[in-house]
Amino acid sequence: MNELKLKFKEKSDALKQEMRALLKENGTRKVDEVSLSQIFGGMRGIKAMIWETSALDPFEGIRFRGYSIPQLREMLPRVDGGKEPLPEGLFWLMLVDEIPTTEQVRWLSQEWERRRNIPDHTFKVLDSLSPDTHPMTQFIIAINSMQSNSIFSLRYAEGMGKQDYWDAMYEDTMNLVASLPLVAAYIYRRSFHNNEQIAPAENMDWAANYGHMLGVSDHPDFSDLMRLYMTIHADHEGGNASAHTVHLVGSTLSDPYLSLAAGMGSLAGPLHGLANQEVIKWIYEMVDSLGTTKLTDEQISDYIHATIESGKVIPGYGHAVLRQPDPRFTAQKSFAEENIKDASDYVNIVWQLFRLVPPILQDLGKVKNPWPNVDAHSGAILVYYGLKEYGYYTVLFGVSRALGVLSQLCWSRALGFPLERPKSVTYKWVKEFLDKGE
Ligand code: HAX
Repeated sequence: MNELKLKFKEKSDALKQEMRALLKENGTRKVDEVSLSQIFGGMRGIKAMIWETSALDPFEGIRFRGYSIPQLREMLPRVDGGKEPLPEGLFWLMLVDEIPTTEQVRWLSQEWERRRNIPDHTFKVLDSLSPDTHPMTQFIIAINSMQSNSIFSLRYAEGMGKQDYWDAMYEDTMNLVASLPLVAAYIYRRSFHNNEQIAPAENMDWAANYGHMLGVSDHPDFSDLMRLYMTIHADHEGGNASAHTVHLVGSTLSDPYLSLAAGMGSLAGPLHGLANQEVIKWIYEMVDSLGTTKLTDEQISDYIHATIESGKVIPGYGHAVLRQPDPRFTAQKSFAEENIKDASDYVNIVWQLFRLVPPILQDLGKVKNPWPNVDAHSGAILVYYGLKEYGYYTVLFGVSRALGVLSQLCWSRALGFPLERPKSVTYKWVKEFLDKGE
């Protein structure tokens, strides 16, 4: 057994024992109360699941196994000459709770290269779709079609016992993560570049190879952008819609392919991951309507007000949990400050928006978080490096998100978490509950 798998087995066995003992002793203790506004209001803030790989603080933002994004940018291994962390390192950290060495991360890059394997029928299924099918729809269909590779599903059909779920989960997770960049790049090239495909490079790290297969930029900074992008979008604790969907579907013992594809359906919603396409689309529309990319503060403010007055949200702003600028936004801003500086009007507009949107949202008096989220910045940077087809942006997010949700899925099966099944009530039940004066 390889080092990563062995570490995962040892650590998850130990935690499973520890959790069982803790629950035996403390299982009846209350940690939370649920109000009617939470039941009606999208279950905000209800503590209702265990998620090991990351935790989200409203003011500080995300921490992956206790490490903030600035810490990870310093501490995770990089390639020689690279300026940004390798997402392989983040995956290792999320799976076994240890910052890996450069050698361990190199091994993981090679292991994913070795495991990359997409069934022929996946390409045939994709080729049967019209190239203008939304890239997220293609991505979901592709992942579902790859399910024929699932080891979990095969072994379950052969009678696998509970004690072996972790093993099959680990194998599927590694194979699926290994294969996603190739299938995702295939979708991009068929949708936007006449199906002229670019073969994967050999001996290249996972994120840079994805960038290579997209074929939009040879600039070394683009490889670094891909590494940073794939790292910061990977996980955002368990309650967000895509992570929660994967968790829920996985709890039925659906395999990682079906679980991830379901989660990608959540990510494809405009209030969640699709916001990254909506942001740049909205900026393009603003620029088109004003006929220039050099916008005054007044023009932008008027456009923000007009958007809100027409009953729409300002994409890239607000969050269900965060109450400060998203550190994933800040990390992208610092990347752009270092590498793009003043060279992009679109990046400048994003920075203008960062000054102008929050006070306007604050004045509405109802928006709980007026600050930018992860999706406010990514599009302008991608446009600068030549990836202009914004309909594709959520696929990039999805490839990264797989790292977090699938490593947690390994933990969920290793720890023996049960089928997720919360309780719903009817409105009649609520009124009767209130009538009883409880
Ligand atoms: N622009 C205008 N109005 C906004 C707003 C925004 N960016 N954000 C919130 N509001 C409004 C809500 O629509 C709501 O209005 P109503 O009461 O009239 O329905 C009110 O303010 C209260 O909402 P909230 O409690 O502050 O926010 P929620 O927790 O309900 O929703 C959202 C959080 C992220 C969905 C919300 O802020 C939003 O729609 N933002 C824009 C879309 C977006 O950027 N989504 C990406 C979020 C991050 C993510 O998941 N990335 O993948």
